[in-house]
Amino acid sequence: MKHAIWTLALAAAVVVGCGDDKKTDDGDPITETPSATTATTLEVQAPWMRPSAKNQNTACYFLLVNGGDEADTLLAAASELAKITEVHETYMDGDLMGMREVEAIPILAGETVEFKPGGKHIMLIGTLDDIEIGATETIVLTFARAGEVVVEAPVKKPEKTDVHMQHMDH
Ligand SMILES: [Cu+2]
Repeated sequence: MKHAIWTLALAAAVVVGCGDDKKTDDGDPITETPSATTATTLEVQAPWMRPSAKNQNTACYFLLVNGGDEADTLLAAASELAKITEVHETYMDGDLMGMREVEAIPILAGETVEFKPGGKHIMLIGTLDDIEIGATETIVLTFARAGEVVVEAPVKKPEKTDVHMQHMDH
């Protein structure tokens, strides 16, 4: 038994060794992308939040910009603004628009994921107080790699083209 374990350990060491042994096929120079400045740089850009009265629902939007060379994943959202804070996506079921909670949103290396009205959003359900235009409100996003990121979102009116959470009355 002891011998078998030792053999497995040796096999693992050999596999790791092979993986590290990077060779170029034809001797062409490899252009290395600079890694020191780009590693794990996940940014939350252009955040904003809808105004809301107390005990209503509202939403927060932003861009998740992954300027790093590794994928990251949005795992959760939290705030002290509402009873429930969730990561939501909007979907179409025939002519009906609905929204639902999503477990995880991947942001691939170099990719930007947009949270916007009618799309992905952070859902604040049951606001504990008024959320007023001109205020700045805080939510916390949790990423698999970047960890907790505090987002300061100015409260402002949505654009006119925005249909999210409004009733379609015709
Ligand atoms: Cu929602």
